Amino acid sequence: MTDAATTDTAAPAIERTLVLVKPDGVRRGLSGEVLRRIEAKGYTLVAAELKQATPELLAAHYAEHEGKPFYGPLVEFMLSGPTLAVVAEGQGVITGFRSLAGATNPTEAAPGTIRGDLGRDWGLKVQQNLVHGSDSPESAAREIGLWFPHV
Ligand code: IDP
Ligand code: MG
Repeated sequence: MTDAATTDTAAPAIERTLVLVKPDGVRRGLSGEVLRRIEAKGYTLVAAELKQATPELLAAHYAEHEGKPFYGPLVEFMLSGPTLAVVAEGQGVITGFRSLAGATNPTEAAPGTIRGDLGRDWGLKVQQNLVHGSDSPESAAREIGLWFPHV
C-alpha cells in the first residue's frame, strides 16, 4: 500500500538560516558547543566568522524590535563583544535551529535546548540567551545578506 501523502509531496527545499552565537555565548566559551549541536543534528556549516557587530548592522538586524523597552539594552549587549555569525544549511534548518535554540526566555526554555541547558536569567534588562536564529525564509535571506554580504 502506498502512502499518497508521502509519495506525492515534493522533497523539501534545502534552506539556509543565520545563527548568531551572541556575545554572552562567545564570552562563556560556548561557541563550540553551539556549533557541535548544529552539526550533531545533521546540518551543514556554510560560513562561520567571528565579528564585532556595529550599531548600523544591529539597527538593520533588529529593526523589527525598534521602540520596544528591551531594544536599547539589546543593542548595547550585542555590541559588548564579538559575535560568531554562522550560516547553516539543510532541509527545515530554519525551524530546526529554532527548536535547538529553545524559547526566548531561558528560564522557560526546555531542557535539551541550547537556551534551556546553557542559559539563565541574569536579572538584566535584556535576556542574554546565547543564540539567534532566523525565524522565516524571508528573515534568513535578509539576515544572511546583512552578516555575510559575500555568501
Ligand atoms: P528570538 O531571539 O527568540 O527570536 P526576539 O523576540 O526576536 O526573540 O527578540 C530578540 C532578542 O531580544 C531575544 O533573543 C532576547 O535577547 C531579547 N528579548 C526579546 N524579548 C525580550 C523581553 O521581553 N525581555 C528582555 N529581552 C528580550
Ligand atoms: Mg527573533
